[in-house]
Amino acid sequence: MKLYTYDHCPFCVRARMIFGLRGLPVEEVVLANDDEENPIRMIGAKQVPILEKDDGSFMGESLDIVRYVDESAGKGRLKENVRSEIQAWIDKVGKYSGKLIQPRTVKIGLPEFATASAVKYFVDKKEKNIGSFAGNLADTPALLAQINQDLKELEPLVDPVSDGINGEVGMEDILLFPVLRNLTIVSGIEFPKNTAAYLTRMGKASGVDLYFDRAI
Ligand SMILES: N[C@@H](CCC(=O)N[C@@H](CS)C(=O)NCC(=O)O)C(=O)O
Repeated sequence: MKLYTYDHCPFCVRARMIFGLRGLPVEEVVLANDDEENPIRMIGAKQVPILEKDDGSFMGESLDIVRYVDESAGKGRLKENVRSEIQAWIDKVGKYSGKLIQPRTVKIGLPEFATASAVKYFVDKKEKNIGSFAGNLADTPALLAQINQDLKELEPLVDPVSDGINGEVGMEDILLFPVLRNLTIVSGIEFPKNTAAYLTRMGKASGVDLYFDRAI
């Protein structure tokens, strides 16, 4: 199977995770961020992730891809239960995390931003939602205070030893890990002990790299 992604895309991380967690091979193709033609040809929309199945057909929507790949692997199925506190945390942090993450994603040499036109495409699109990247970078101290407080509230919900955040790998990990992984691009975030250990363990188990070494 082939998976079309952007490295920075949290929905793509969901799809990448299930291949790693189930030990299934996949050919990953990172599209240029301004490539509209290929995704539209494949799924009729300018959106990733896109799975190309072995029969040559295409599938969009990250959670459909996760469930399809999980079933194909034939190694049991991910636990579907998502605690309401975890969903609420994801929703709360999702309201502002883009302000920390998006201005940084174009600065660390990711493959989807290899050209100036790909960077411009992203910046123009995202600034319409979150305001100027420069302004958001200038707001880093206030945003850091907010995320560091929210991470303290997440910490008691994180299993201290299991690969899975709730004692067994499941949908909670598919939803939460991509958010935490993308936050590793932000220098100055204080991941509490169990959350930091979870990030490292799940990164290894899923084969998805973290951004700590490039954080800005
Ligand atoms: N509901 C979709 C959402 C996917 C999505 O929003 N992907 C973003 C990247 S993170 C995208 O392709 N946006 C179009 C763009 O960046 O131009 C899913 O879960 O797969």
